[in-house]
Amino acid sequence: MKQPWWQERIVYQIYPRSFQDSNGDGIGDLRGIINRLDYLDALGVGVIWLSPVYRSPNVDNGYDISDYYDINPQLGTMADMDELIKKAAELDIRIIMDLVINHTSDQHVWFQQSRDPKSPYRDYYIWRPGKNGKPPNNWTSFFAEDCWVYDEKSGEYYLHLFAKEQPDLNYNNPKVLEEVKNILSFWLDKGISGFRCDVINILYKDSLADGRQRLILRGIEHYLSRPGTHEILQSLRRDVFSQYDCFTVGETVFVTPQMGRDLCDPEREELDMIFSFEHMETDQFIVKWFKRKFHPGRLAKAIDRWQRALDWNANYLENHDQPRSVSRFGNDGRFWSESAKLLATLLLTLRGTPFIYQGQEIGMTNFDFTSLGQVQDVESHNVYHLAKKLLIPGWYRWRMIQQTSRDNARTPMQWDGTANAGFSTGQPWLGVNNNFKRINVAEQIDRDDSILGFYRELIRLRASLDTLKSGQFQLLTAGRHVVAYARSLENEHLIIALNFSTRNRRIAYKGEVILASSGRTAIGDELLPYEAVILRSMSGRG
Ligand code: ISL
Ligand code: CA
Repeated sequence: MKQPWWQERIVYQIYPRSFQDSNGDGIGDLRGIINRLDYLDALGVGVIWLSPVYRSPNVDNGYDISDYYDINPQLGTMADMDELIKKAAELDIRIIMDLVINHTSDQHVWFQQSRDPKSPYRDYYIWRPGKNGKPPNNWTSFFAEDCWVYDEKSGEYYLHLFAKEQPDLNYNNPKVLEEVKNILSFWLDKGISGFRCDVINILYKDSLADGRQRLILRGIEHYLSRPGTHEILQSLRRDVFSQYDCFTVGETVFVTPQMGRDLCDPEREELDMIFSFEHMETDQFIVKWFKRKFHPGRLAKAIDRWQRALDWNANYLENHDQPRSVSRFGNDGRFWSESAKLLATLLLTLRGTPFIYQGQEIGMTNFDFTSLGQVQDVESHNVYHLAKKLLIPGWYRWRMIQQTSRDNARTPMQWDGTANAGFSTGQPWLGVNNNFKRINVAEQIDRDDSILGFYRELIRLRASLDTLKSGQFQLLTAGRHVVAYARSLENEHLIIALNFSTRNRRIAYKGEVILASSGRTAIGDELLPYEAVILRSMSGRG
């Protein structure tokens, strides 16, 4: 069966501020992306996901939008955007945009207007009077703050589930959904091919009653995957998405397999795929700020649950909110290259659409900052201060930030060994990792045995093997050191075996070596440290 294009292509996520600066102001921009299209084409990228490029005061780096119909001047102009879409299309690269519609910026004219209780925009947001001098309910935000702000002018509070500069929209007001539909059509008419939908499963707030007592996100039961959200998604699909050749991937926080099935069920016509979080939570206790030792088997089991839950999934190991995978699930010291290739193999051999985050393809690592002053992310600052209030000692607070801060993924792309890693001729908005002389594109691009060369090869292999593109997934082993699974299509069975340890490990699988991350063509019965292999099994399931 022919798969839709969005199941056959590789998606590459660009965080525009950190990708490539073209004018020396230290901020990555659209022209910079245009200049790097050939690089993405050579890598085998078929779709680019652009993190937000709309006008924004950048409290949350573009996830706080002040004008959905305009480009952030720091990133370029509408003409640049049109040119990017056109030049990408010439290379058969499609573009999807980030759709942030749970909230806007507090600088958006809707919100500015809505501060006036008599304005027709009042009802675009969620305004409520307080209760006995206290906020309207006991909810807490995603960014470690209270989630109500009192407005002197009107004597009421507004709701924000993220930063206080990101007020939540009110989806009980049908006008809001109409506005969203117009925004979608505007961009789709420009030639983009879909959207990554930010926190899309929490749009609709059922009630504003107090939340049950819990450690984090008090109130979540009133807005997580409520029927109203499903109705909104169906309406967007019916009235807008179905009129275009496009796809949607939902970023769905705290999603369960059952919720995921509902969101992606082709019969219900809501989303095409989602980002689930369970596999990214296997190295933490309750919240991401408290890390526990990484266990490959636990990661594999979480992945397996989601491979089985959905017919088609969005697969990722990194994005702009997560630490770097090689520092987290691999070994960014002695086995840096080996473990980055192993993670590449994992990402590109699962069933589903693979999403590569910028820099992942060269094994970029977590930042090497030494103090909070070097960190920009609003979430990191909020959490650091909350932890201080909770009397968590300074050294531990800094460790929390080091291991988990979203800025780990946001340091500038390392293009070459020249000043600022070739990212910018000016002072970059966020520090470049000092390892850029060793870890950069120029150093890897002509070497087939580099991490980048290996990504290229895996992407080519995936395109040429139907079993990798569309075969069924079956978990075989989820051990402390070795993870293995099969992909099967008709009579072909591929076995993927991954050694997540620093020692040789025995494996029981035999077959023709299609690709080994070490470059070996025969493996005997042992995998080398952090080696990954793809075997064609001679005897059924190995
Ligand atoms: O950072 C997180 C996961 O490690 C989450 O708490 C994150 O805030 C959540 O996944 C929602 O993320 C999305 O919406 C936010 C924005 O800050 C993130 O960058 C975006 O990916 C608000 O728009
Ligand atoms: Ca710039």
